[in-house]
Amino acid sequence: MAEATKVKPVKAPKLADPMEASIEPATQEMIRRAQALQIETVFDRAVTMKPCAIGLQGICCKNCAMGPCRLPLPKNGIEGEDTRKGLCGATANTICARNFVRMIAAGAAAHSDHGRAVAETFLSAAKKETKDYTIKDPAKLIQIAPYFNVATTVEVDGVTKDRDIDEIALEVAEEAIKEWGKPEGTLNYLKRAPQPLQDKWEEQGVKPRNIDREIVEVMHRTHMGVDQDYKNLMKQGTRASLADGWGGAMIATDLQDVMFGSPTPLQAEANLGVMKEDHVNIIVHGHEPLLSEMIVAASQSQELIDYAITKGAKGIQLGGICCTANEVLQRHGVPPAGTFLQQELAIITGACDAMVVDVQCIFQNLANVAKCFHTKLITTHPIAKMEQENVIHIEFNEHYAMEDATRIVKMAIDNYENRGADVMIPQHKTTQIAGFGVESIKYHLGGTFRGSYYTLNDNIINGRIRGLAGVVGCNNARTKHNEEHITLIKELIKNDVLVLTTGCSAIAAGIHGLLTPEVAAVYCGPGLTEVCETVGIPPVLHLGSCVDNSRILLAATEVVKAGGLGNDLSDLPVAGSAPEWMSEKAIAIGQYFVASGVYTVFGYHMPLDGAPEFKDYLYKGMEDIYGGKWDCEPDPIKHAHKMIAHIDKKRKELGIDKARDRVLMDMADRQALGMD
Ligand code: XCC
Ligand code: SF4
Repeated sequence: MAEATKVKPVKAPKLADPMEASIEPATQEMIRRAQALQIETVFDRAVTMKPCAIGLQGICCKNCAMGPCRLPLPKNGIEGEDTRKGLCGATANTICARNFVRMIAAGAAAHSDHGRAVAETFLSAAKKETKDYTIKDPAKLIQIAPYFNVATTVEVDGVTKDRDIDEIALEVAEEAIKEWGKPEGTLNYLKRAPQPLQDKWEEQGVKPRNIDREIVEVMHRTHMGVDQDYKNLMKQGTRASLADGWGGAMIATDLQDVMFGSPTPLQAEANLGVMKEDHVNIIVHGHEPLLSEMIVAASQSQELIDYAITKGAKGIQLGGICCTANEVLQRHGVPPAGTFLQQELAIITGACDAMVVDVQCIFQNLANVAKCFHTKLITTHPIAKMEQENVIHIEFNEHYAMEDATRIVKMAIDNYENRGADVMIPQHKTTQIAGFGVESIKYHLGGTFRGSYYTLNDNIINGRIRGLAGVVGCNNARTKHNEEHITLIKELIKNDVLVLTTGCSAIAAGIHGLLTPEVAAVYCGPGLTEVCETVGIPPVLHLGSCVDNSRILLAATEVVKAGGLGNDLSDLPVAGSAPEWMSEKAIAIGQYFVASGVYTVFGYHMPLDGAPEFKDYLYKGMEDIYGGKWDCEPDPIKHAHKMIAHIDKKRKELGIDKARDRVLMDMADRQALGMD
């Protein structure tokens, strides 16, 4: 019996190795500090909890109470007929496809609900119900109005006159909101795509009717016993994804630009080192810029700065995490303090006086970390609260936006004096240029043909720029923080591929110093270096947040329009990538890129291995339908070369592969002659 009462020795919890967890020094330092303070972070949890092997394969169904039914692939693969089925008979293809399209629906819902909130606020602004939101970019409003069938001019006595901007705003706001639930027709913004792409969507019957409907229909079709044909399920998944990219997300971007101003390139810093020991530090985190725009304004008000000084601080320092960071960066130059995986670390500095969160990508563990410090963790959105008792909820209301923001900033200032002695801000920060958009690319690359993409196309055709890559998306604690983003981007620019980046990938690129024109000479191939040096742009262009992936779609559309590179997005030498993806939004984005004709490679892993036939459909079959397809490659160098191979294939199809050979030979010749 004595045996049985023996006390098991308590094992020390497994901890992450900081050098294995991240390639980024501030992150490594803060993981070490967290461990010294015995504060657990996502990096530690990633080593103690392994992902579920069945879920990883994408073939666990819990869509009814006869399950969960799990259909793992046999060790040696399928020999002969695949007889795996759930209790209801659902095949691996059905289960995997249902799970996949539900991810699309969740992602599309997240972006689109964000878009809806922006549209509703815009409507309030147009109705003059709120004084805090106004139209900062009337030109953008006039540019988008025709897509909503809103006239921008009016005939008075035979003379065409500009319509009143407030009238246009009101009509656009009303029309925009209808996109979520109109009973007839299809989404207005689909008209912005190249005609052949619109024709493809029409032919396939995948034009989204309204945003909410497509998401609801995914939920219906994936309910127990409804759609049991993976191709038909993907048809709906495609509709829902297009309702995101060419719908909710695109409307979010546009109306944010109208209300808060379209971004123009600006300089800012990046990384945890932007926090200041002698300032009140406020971190805004999440996705919707509605409140954070007001927090930026409040923190710049002299009254609040003076108040902060009375409390012994030298001023107020704002910083951002995740896409809220990108929103306030691209419009105001507020520096991002970190990517998705650095959110806990910002609090672990001990210098975060308030972290203000809205929606999406917010760790519930922030509340546990905040308990170890003085940090006020403030939730602000009615749909995103936390159960822990130390979390403060200040519900944001667009009608009292500035009051809410002022209250939050004051709360942070009042909290400054509660800071402990143990502040440690890692001294790592970089300089970056962010805030590119469809219009500013036009301007910078416009050359003599100002206002056109002609010069960009010309440089693609002559081969100085080999092609374009969209590198976007999250961090994932199952991969080494930032390593895939940075290795991939460096390999692409080394091979003369101009990179457009958004989301946490953009923040990572900024933190690792890839967003300055000067890096061209260090990392880029000769062609891209020449272009960047001539026009003074970085080889990696920061295009904003995740909803701003719509900017990438529109920039690519401009490239088609400028001519010489085919008639459709699928003709272009472009590729997409999310090397460290984790969120369902990434899957929605991936699918709308694929369905818009773009070859899209994800890193880490895709939850498809348990259904090889369905996987094959995404990795090959999609190309026959839309001209774009999925792929997955965890190794960032191989990943880059898959994208480059696709770009080269497209160059060949366009008959411009020879031009590039010539350019490179010219360069080599010149170098050989010492004329470079
Ligand atoms: Fe979230 Fe947009 Fe992903 Fe970053 S990149 S982890 S979704 S914040 Ni969109
Ligand atoms: Fe199992 Fe079918 Fe129910 Fe899914 S829907 S849990 S496969 S019985």
